[in-house]
Amino acid sequence: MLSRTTVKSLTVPGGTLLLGVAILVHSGWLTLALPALSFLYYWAIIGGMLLAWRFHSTRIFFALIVLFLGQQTIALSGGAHAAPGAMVFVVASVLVPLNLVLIALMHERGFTISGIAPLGLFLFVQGVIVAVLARAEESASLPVRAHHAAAVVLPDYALLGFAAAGILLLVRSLLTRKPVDSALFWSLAAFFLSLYFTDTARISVAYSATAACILATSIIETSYFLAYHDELTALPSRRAFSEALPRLQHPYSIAAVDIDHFKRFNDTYGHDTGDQVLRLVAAQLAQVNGGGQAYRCGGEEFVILFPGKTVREVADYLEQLRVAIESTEFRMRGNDRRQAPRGPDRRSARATGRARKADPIRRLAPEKTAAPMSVTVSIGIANSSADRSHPDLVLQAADKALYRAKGNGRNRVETAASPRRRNSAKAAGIA
Ligand code: GH3
Ligand code: MG
Ligand code: MG
Repeated sequence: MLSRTTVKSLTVPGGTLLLGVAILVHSGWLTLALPALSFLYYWAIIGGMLLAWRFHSTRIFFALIVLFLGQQTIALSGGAHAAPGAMVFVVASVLVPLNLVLIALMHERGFTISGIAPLGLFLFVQGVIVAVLARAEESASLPVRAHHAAAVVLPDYALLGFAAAGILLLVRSLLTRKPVDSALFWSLAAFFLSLYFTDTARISVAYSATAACILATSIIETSYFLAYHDELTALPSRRAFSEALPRLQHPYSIAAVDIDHFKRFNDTYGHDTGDQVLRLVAAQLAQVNGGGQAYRCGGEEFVILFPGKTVREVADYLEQLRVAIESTEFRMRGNDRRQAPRGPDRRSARATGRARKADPIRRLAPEKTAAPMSVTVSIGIANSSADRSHPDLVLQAADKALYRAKGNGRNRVETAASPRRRNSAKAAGIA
């Protein structure tokens, strides 16, 4: 099923902006005149392009150009009902969805000549073709079907193009949950509405301005995403965790998670394989049940926050998680193998040779075979209580419990003892 984060990443702000404008436009509450709306449209396009350039987002930059060219072509053709240029109108309705899909599939390559030349040239060629078609077709008959008063009926192939592009962009944005992808989907929807209402210039321009706004805001959203998410695993980062921690209100639980013998894993299989494993483990942590939110707080150290839950309520979910990670087998990809690990692991590469036979990781995957591997995690949990009222204290207690899990043989979940119980045990001379 769709998670809350996925739904949020798809609908806010793109879908919400578009819905808001649709309500304003069709209820008659939008009283702005055409020049004011046109100003907003140009402002959004130019402002968005400047922002895209400043934030090195060539995809948004080109998407805004596509939108602008599409809109201009349609405006110049005089909509679907003007005899000359009707072909241009149809061509633009096919090319805009096609280009937005291409942009969605493109990698961000920066504002260098080699980065922008291919798509820039491609757009230029399209522009020339559209211009030539417009000339050649001055007296041709309209390829557009009959229409009713306010809306335009596009030919079937243009509708199909829109639908296919829309589905592609929607699926992609659900898969990646990236702001750029959801912005491309919603701007395509807004462009379609702008096209559909070409006859009513105010409505059409309002939708075009919305499409440009949606693209521009995705740049800000992307910056937020980069600042608050870890690049390797895409989990919320330490910064997000530091902000979430003080917001917790009793009762809540914190789980500290650390991968077992991960240094040895890196030494054995190389840093790149280690990175892949980190991604896999992170993906499993992100799926934890019980309303937990996972964060990557350090190299291979994660924290899961469970607002409103006690240790008793989350222990089973964490045990399920531990078992799921333990039983997940993965295979190394041939070219990821690195004999000499990178960075700080390099020093210990020699030392591991001695311990090879006893190494549980290596036993799972003997050298030169693609046998499946797995890793395990140790987890320490603590919840807030009268004695542990500050989140830092709960985190410390979870860390202590994790330390105990490591000491007790790893691959286990340990719960922090309640401070009161510990004190009474001390008083009785038990601990
Ligand atoms: P323990 O069971 O006691 O936790 O043993 P450990 O080897 O996992 O010990 P520790 O947690 O101190 O090791 C951290 C290691 O994690 C060091 C480094 O090799 C690895 N590591 C940290 N960050 C990354 C990363 O981003 N990528 C990879 N591949 N490895 C990392
Ligand atoms: Mg570790
Ligand atoms: Mg560690």
